[in-house]
Amino acid sequence: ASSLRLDDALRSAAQAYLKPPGFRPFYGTAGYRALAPLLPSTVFRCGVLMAVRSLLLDAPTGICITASHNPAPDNGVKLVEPTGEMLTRSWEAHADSLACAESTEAFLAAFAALLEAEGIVLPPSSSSQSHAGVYIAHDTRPSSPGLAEAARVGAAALGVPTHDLGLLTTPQLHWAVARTAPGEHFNEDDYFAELAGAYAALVSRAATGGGAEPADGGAEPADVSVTGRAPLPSTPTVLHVDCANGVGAPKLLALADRCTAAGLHLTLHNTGEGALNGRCGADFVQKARLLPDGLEGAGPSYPCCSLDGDADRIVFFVPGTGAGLTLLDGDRIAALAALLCADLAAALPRGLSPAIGVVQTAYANGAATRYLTEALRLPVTVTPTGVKHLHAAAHAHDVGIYFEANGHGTVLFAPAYLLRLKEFVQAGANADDEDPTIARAVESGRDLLALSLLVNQTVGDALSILLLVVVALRRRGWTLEDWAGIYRDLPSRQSVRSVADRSVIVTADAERRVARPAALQPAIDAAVAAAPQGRAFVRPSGTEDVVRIYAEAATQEDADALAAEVSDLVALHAGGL
Ligand code: G16
Repeated sequence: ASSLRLDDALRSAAQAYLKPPGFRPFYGTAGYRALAPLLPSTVFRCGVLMAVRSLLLDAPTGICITASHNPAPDNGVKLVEPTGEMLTRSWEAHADSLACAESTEAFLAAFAALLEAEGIVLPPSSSSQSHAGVYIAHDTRPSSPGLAEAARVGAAALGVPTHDLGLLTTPQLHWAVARTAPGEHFNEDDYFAELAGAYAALVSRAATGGGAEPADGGAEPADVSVTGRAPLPSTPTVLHVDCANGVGAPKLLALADRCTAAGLHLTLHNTGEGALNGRCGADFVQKARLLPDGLEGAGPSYPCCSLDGDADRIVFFVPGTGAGLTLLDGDRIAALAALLCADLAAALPRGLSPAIGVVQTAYANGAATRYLTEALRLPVTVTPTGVKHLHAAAHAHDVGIYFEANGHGTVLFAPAYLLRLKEFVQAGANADDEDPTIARAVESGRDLLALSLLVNQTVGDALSILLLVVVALRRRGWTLEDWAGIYRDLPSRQSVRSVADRSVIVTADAERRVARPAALQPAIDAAVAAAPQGRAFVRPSGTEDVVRIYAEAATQEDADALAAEVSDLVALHAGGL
């Protein structure tokens, strides 16, 4: 009888969220994206899906309403596992079968098929100990609160408690899902305090004599205590931040307040007065290589960075003369993060030295990959686009650094490695050793532990990576120009092409080759062969209705020409509009 009641509840809730006829949503690079008015049924059904996932795992899941870097009229939904990572790949097909069901009856049939496929019996035996729940947050788009409500109704139709976290960055929501203990409520201050505390620890160093007061950066976990350290002898970091007119602006303001005492001075631009991601933000700066609106007047030596609309990506840049700039993209953040980790690990005993690996996509500049493999001698893995792919591959290392060139990425610390590090630091602290080599090693261990707290372990997080970059630069005494000088990018060009149906392009070999249409790859190969140091690939975007084109070559003219030629080949072989 109770399962009949549940069917009725689900049917009547679903009736209020009918799918627009002909709309075929698909789970893309990071969940669903479309024009906002198309999405209520999709998001409602995602609410149902994540409630089922939560019941199955007996742990809270998460839903974030955002279309991230897309234009303001779009919206979307990102789905979060109890670990804080993106929805497990094996459930993407379940999501699609719910999202695409034409009618309410078809949706209920797809729902029944999901339960059967996963061996789930609903309702679960009633237990006051259940940890099921769905955390819901959203970005600043006007359409977001309504879609968050659709997600809530979907989860509530299965009787699963929902927690409305309101306005958050996507990475904050991931962090909240992973870090909120059963029975507790997410407190945003905990997030800010953890990042600010770890930042304060990392911009200080062992005092050779007499303990200066720790920088006042917020709560500091016991095993990364800064007591007894003095601030690094470098000038405060001044940085101009383009916030893409998105949710990153108020959140970064709150975080920056806690980091001022530790020498961080941020000036925020594009804080919400203009269009979300409109000629500003990380995607614009990285793809167009132009100064964002609001920073056109910046002098040539301004150190700047740009977040995207939901603050899960960041790129840095130094304005040049005119509208141009020197871009420090995700590839360079990966290199800097690798240098920081290597610096910190250098004082550790050999047995504790972490195996560091880097994960990139085909978009990584050839010069960046060479720097990592040849100068830093690190293993580099290439995966398809999408944090879900890079994140999974990064788990293979003690310290797995992954970044897409567009600025999305993080540094993952293997739990087993962190445990060994903690034991070492603890033993060192207890021994109260006078030996300076051991003291330095313990200090490094503490710093690496602090780094694992500074860097969001669930997903790329612009706020956290901003702090990581500042820490890395300050510890080396580097400017952005010094950082830009570690290697020279091969000239490259990214563009997009509209085609009638981008799904006709199927890629292989981590998107580096086209498997279908069959004639396209040989044509690209011929174009590449004619360009000195040429490389090019195409792939259908998983967030926008376009085919993306990437080309690099010995000169900017060659890269531009190669990108234009490959774009025409896409049009020719894949039905260009
Ligand atoms: C999302 C994904 C990223 C991906 C980007 C572009 O970012 O999380 O991993 O690089 O889309 O994907 P595509 O090239 O398939 O459009 P965001 O910041 O939009 O959530």
